[in-house]
Amino acid sequence: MNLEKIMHDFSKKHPGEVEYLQAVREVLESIEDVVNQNPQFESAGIIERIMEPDRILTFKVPWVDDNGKVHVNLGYRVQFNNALGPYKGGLRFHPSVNLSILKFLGFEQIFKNSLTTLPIGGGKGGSDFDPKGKSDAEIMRFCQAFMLELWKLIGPEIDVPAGDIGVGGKEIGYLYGMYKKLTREHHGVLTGKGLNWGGSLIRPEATGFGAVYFAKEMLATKGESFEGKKVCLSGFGNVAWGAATKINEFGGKVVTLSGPDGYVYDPNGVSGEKIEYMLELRASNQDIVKPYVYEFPDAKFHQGKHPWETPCDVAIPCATQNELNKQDALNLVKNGCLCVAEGANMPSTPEAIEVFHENKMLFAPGKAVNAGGVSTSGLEMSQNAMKLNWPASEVDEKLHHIMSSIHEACVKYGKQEDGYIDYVKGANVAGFLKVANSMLDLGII
Ligand code: NDP
Ligand code: 2IT
Repeated sequence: MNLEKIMHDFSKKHPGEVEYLQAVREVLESIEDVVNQNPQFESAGIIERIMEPDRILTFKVPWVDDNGKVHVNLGYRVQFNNALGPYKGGLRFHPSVNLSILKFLGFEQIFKNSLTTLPIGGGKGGSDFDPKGKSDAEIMRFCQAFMLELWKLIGPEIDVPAGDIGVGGKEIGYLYGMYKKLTREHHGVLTGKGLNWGGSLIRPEATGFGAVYFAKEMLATKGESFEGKKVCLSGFGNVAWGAATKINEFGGKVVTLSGPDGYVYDPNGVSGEKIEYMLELRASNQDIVKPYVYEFPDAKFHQGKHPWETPCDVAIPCATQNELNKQDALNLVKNGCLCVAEGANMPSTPEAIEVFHENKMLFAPGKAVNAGGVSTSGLEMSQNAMKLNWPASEVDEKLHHIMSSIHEACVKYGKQEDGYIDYVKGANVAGFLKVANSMLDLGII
């Protein structure tokens, strides 16, 4: 396989789609050897077929604000690959949303979902709608208008969306309510639903819990644990909240959180009521983390800075793509950080990953570390199909088991001759092989 030629042609087809090109290059670099050893993949055009989505659906979303003014946003659903099961992946509502971002997320989702061991394909969607500062009524009208188009494209055996940045339990409720009204059917077409109407226990916590279960296994490969470790988190949303909860349970201390405005350093640790306060902060729809220091004055706010300059043992980026650059990576190395586990999707730039690898740090990519969210979505689909609910302990146990099996797969395919575990390679190869072999079985479609 000629990686440079493939990427050259691909970037000509998708000019300026930086995030999409970045995600594809990372996977191709990892699977190059496997593809060269398996000529059947190349002759069946697996690489060219896996790089492009099956289809992209774009629609206009007109909605009315509280003053009666009409606004128009763009809505999308990228149905990337359904070799393993129905398209599955979140919806992101954020002003930065564009097709490059949704295609990178949908592409990553194929391999992540493959790693979960569950029968789910990859997809992603969303809108450039900005929930910041909107009233509940405006968010509801937007969600209803969005679903007025989306409902035709999805179904419990076709495509099952969920939440992502800007789409939490509230939005899923409004989206599902409209879907139910339009189709007159009450089934598991969205995941992340409320507990009273088909949701699964542990789904809200699952991405953060899963990330910490995975990081725990990474640390264990060095005979280490979370006990007494200082942990830097970024973001203050759903993923950071779940991660903070579990880190405290495992005896670690969370010393930072961040938002688009900067980061807070809390020398006493984000624990107890402070974790609950994160939910309040998110619910305020203000998009800033600074109010934390008014509530807990021992903490310090660092305007416009990344948390990665703070000395820590473990770093778990939980905010957004490309939020950890080369300088940040160098700071982490300099301060003796042991382990970086990506809670967000693609938070580290390729240059930062190079620094981690050169320094033989424990480093694992989002598609492995944050797979607990979509795994628990898969468990929600199973419960919906069976028309019953499992207790929290059962879901958590299954989640824990899935994260361990993902770690095992990363070690199996990522262990180098010198014993270093390249989790990027491990996750990409393990995720790819299952999808590629399924595509071979299913013929040219
Ligand atoms: P949330 O909307 O709950 O939170 C994301 C947080 O990051 C918000 O606080 C957001 O602020 C903040 N943020 C956005 N841009 C920046 C920035 N440039 N610097 C610092 N903080 C920023 O989203 P989630 O917690 O659900 O998602 C976080 C990450 O985890 C994303 O990469 C997502 O794709 C990934 N993920 C989420 C899963 C889930 O189940 N929710 C599952 C797997 C991965 P704001 O949005 O207000 O700008
Ligand atoms: O990036 C992700 O894996 C998610 N946002 C969760 C997707 C899902 O379908 O639960």
